[in-house]
Amino acid sequence: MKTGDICDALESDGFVHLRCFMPDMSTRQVAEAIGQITDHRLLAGVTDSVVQQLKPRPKTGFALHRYYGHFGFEEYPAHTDLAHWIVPPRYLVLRARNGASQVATHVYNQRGSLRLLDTKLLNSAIFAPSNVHRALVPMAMRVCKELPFSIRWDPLFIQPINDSAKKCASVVHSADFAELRFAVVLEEHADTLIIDNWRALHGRGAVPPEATNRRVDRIYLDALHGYSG
Ligand SMILES: O=C(O)CCC(=O)C(=O)O
Ligand SMILES: [Fe+2]
Repeated sequence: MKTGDICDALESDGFVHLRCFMPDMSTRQVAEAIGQITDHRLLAGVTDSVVQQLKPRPKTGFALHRYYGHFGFEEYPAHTDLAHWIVPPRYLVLRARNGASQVATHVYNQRGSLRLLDTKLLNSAIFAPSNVHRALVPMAMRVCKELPFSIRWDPLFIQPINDSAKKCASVVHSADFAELRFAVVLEEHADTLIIDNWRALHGRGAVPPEATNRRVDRIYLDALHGYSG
């Protein structure tokens, strides 16, 4: 698939699944080939590489600022990565290093979300980071007003602070919203999923004991080469 086709798929669906994509290249090289890397390390205060390795871990009870701390091997609910940033990274690339046929990544695509989330409510929905020790920093659910549709959502790290946001949150928690989900399985080495983090929400299915050796690389992109949508 060429970069133009990747951009078209992202524009219409909010995600694209590329099987065995550039298998001889590293995830960093793939990211450089398709777009501009977000260096989340400075902003997030983490010291690891720009390519993170996602590894299923048991629930800890202490790493509560991380998804695995809360959910362990259970399903991760629909969310935007880094939803509590003023501007969350635009794209995330997930790429199988050691794939697992038993584990799905869930994508809640924009077409369905558009159907369920009322635009007027969405436009007036305000959230704030959940950390109560910090000052209230209100931020719109719409990440980018220039795009016809963009949302942020996270059940743990941001909280609704007005009625519109509470109504939108209840839609995202509803059974109808759960039905939107599309399962993508990163099974073989280099199977790749690119998600527009502003246009689609994502999550992860539960990890059964036989799939705890699943390893997925993650890297964020600010832009895709040759695309300004
Ligand atoms: O492992 C996956 O497929 C996605 C995990 C995820 O969404 C996350 O860790 O934020
Ligand atoms: Fe995520």
